[in-house]
Amino acid sequence: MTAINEVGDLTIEGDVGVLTLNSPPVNALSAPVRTAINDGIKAAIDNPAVKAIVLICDGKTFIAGADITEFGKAPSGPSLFDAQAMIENAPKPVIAAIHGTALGGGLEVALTCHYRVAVPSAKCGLPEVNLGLLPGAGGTQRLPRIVGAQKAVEMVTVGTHVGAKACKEMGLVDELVEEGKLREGAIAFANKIVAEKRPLKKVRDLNDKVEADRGHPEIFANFRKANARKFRGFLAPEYNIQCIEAAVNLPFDDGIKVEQKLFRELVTGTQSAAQRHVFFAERQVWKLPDVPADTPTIPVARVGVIGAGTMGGGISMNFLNAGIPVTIVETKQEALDRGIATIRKNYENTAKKGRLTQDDVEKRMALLTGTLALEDLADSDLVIEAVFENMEIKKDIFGKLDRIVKQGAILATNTSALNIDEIATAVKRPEAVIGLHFFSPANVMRLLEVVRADKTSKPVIATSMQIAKKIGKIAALVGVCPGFVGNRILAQRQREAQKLILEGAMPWDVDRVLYDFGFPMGPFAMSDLAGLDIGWSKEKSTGSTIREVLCEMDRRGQKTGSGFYDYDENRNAKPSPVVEKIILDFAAKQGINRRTISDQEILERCVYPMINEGAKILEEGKAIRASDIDIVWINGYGWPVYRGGPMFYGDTVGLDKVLAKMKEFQAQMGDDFKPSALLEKLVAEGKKFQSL
Ligand code: TC6
Repeated sequence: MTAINEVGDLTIEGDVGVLTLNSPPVNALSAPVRTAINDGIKAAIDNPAVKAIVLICDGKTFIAGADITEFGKAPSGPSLFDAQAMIENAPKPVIAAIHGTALGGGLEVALTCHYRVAVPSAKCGLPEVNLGLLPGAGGTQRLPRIVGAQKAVEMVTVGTHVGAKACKEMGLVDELVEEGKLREGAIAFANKIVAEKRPLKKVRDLNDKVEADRGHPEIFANFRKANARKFRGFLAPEYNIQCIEAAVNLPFDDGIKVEQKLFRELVTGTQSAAQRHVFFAERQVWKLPDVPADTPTIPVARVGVIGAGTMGGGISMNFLNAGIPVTIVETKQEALDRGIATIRKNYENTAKKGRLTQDDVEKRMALLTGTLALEDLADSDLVIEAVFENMEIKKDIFGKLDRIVKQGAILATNTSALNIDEIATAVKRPEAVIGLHFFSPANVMRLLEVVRADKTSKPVIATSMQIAKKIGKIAALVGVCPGFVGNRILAQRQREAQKLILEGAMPWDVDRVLYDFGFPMGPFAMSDLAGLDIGWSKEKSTGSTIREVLCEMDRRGQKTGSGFYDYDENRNAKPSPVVEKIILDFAAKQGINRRTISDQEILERCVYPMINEGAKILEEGKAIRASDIDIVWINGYGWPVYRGGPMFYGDTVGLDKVLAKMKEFQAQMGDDFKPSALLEKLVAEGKKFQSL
């Protein structure tokens, strides 16, 4: 064995040189890995005993891509192109031996090899699009030469990881080898190539597929049209499509030039920076400074859910999906039956769409037990209360749970508004109490705010994070404060949106600006969707807000055909003259001189106070990191991924600009805009949230 460098070694096995890379955790193409490939292949070429070369990786995966942490830094070592050229131009066959995932630059390296073998569990993909990038190492030019334009655009714009068997069918993988025997299989394959004197197949020279697609621009036009909604706002999918078009229409080297140019634009742009930030933020969010990874956890074999309403039902489905039995408690048989029937109906609907089999439905339903007796939760390991938002009721339930549920269990509340420290006073074991704030629909939304109360124990926190992962959520650990992290920040935007429509904008103006910013919908469209009458009652209505007046008029949102907007039978929204008049009357009554409000002001008024509130949350230690706040807003409130979350967006705009605007607004409109001390401090020190 010859060590090439600290991450690569070359072993000669008969006629075959085996170049092994070992750079944990994922063999990303850092400078040492590129050096190992470049120098290792060269050493194998120079060694007369070697007739074929196998490129293989140690650890859990083949090369999983470029080293994302290197983007934006000065390049060092051989470029990826150099290393790829060394492989592709080798006078001896080079075989990529793939296990785990060959992703991004990893697959692009494999595509410069003359052959590829893989174990059945391996996956290949070009997921750069999810980092706001495109496969800039020849991937967009080589992939369509194997799989054709249609499959290539799908793969590069979605970033799917394709299983080895499907790769074999597409020709991306030449041979599957036995699971667990990759090295032996690859060597045997290499010997076969040599024995059969097979050619040094270069993907770049394969032209059949791209020539067949040439003169068919409809492939791309149709694809763009079909995915317009999904790609809205994102640059990378369009750039990826343009590269595949170049592959179809231009000679290889010219196509590479297009790929290079577009890659450079993306990699230096703010969208990719935001998406890379999100990639790392999603991984950081699980790391808790004072709850180490080895904190003991509580086995959760059975879950109790109190309340079979929309929230309780949705919460239960998460656990049923993960194969964990759930006991759901209601106070009345009718409500229990209705709740259980809704869960079944949801599953049946999924089955109708072909995403579950009837067998899956029955398996899930068999894990669900309904009861009217809280006592039936005695042996639950985790109980989640999801009843009406009322402190007295919740404390009463927790008092009872304290007497009923076995010691060591977690007692969680799904409250989105109430003080969990106060709820915890109802039990003799406050260390067992935690908030698990699911977002509606709870079986769909990815976000879970795990709310740590004053006395919550570390094992309870660690278990909550672990169970969140198990049920497929992304969890952010937050502290107790009004609205926790997500809704506390939302309140800022809501307040400004309401003020703006009195001062001069219309709901559809505010919504349009936020939609164009990248949210799936604006605050008023959102209210209409959720129902304006949440928390409203005819008896208590004072008619003192626009929303109350709308409810009194039975304009309660989409479900009644009107709210802030008028809706047609297909639920298409139209600006409403009735609402316009109500707003003008309200403004007149309050003596407000309406003025023209620019789109820029709408955006700054809605978004900057959110950033400022995020800073206050950090100051108070209610979130661990700025990036955790970003995760909350991306996964719970539809913040556009390509803007990286509110805190990252603040950094992108420049915190000095945000601060200056907040001060300007404060001078004009008062202390709703009072800058947080942290924001002031960061600006004074020339720092960003990311530097915290
Ligand atoms: C590209 O290739 C562009 C090419 C153009 C030409 C230049 N770089 O996800 P996990 C870290 S773009 C650096 O928890 P899993 C990750 O941060 C790239 N670091 O593990 C984490 O670190 P921590 C295209 C990386 O088993 C650790 O590895 N490739 C990279 O659940 C473990 O990661 C991709 O987009 C990287 N490329 O999943 C693939 N990848 O422990 C991105 C991971 O300090 N990666 N890390 O927190 C993945 O999708 C997954 O990591 C996985 C493994 C499926 C490879």
